Amino acid sequence: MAMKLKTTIGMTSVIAYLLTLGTCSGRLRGLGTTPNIKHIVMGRCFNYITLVNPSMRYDCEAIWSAFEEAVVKQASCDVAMEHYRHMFLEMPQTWACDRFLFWSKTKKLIQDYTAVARHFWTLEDTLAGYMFNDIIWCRQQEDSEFNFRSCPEWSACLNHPVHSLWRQASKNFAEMACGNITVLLNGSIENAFNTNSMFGSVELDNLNPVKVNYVNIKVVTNLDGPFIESCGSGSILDLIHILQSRGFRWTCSDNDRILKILQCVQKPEHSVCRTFAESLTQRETTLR
Ligand code: N1C
Repeated sequence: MAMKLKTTIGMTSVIAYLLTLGTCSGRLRGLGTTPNIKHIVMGRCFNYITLVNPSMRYDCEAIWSAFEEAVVKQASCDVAMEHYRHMFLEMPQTWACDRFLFWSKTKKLIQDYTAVARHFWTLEDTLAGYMFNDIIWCRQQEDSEFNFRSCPEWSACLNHPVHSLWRQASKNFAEMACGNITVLLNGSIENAFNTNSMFGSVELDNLNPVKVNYVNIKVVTNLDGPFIESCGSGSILDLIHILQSRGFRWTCSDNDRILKILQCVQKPEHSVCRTFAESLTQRETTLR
C-alpha cells in the first residue's frame, strides 16, 4: 500500500508540467536521427516480447529490417504511410474492447494517467507505439544511411518519415477500437480538439461507429487554468457535432475525479483541491 502510494505520489510529482509539456511535441526539432536508434528500437522490441507482452510472437529483426528499408530507400521527405506497410504487417495486434484511450496535447498527463488507471491502453501500449515513442529518424540527403546530424521539420515535408509512421500507427489503432472508448483533451489550450492533430485528422476518421459503443470525452485543465475549453464550449462542441453526425454516442466530462486527484496530490494546498477534498469528505460522511 505504502509502495503504491509512493509510486502514485512520484508519478504525480510531475503533474505541474503535464499539460504544458503535452504540447511540446516539437522539442526534438532540429536534431538528427536519435543516436543508437537500432539498439534502442530493437531493445524495446525484445523487451516488449519478452517482458511486457510475452504472449506475443514477433520477429524483431524482421521488423527492424522493414523499418530501415522504409526509411533509407526513400528521400527523407518522401516516406509515406504506405512505405511502412511491410513493417506493420510484421506486427499485427488485436486489443480487448473498452480499453482504448486516445488523447491530444496531453501526452505527459496520459502517461501518468495510464499508470494509475491501468485498464486503459494507448497507442504506446502497442508494439509500434512502444518501439518508436520519443524517437526521431530520417535519411541522409543522397545516401542510404540514417542522418544523425539533422532531420527536416515536419512542416518542411509532405511525407515526413516520423509523421508518416505515427499516422499509420494511429490509423491502425483507431481501426481496432471497439466498445467504450475514451478521449482526453487539454482544456487549457485553444482548439483542444484540433482537426490537424493526429487525433483530429487520423484517429477520429478511422473510428467505426458500428464497433464503438460510446466515445467518452474528458476535458482536463491545469488547476490554475487557463480555462479555455470545456464540454460546452470551443472546439469540443465541434468534436461532439462530428461524432453525432457520424452516429456515435458520446459523453463528456470536465471534471474527471481521477485526473483531479492526480493534480491535487501534487498541489494539495491549492484552493481547488481544498474544496475538492471537502466535497469528498462530505460525500463520505453522507454515505456513512
Ligand atoms: O497529434 P495528436 O497529439 O492529437 O496525437 C495523439 C493521438 C493519440 O490519440 C495517439 O493514439 O495520436 C496517437 N499518437 C501517439 O500515440 C503518439 N505517441 C507519440 C500520435 N502521436 C504520438 N506521438 C508523438 O506525439 C508524435 O510525434 C506526434 O506527432 C505527437 C502528437 O502529439 P499531439 O500533437 O499532442
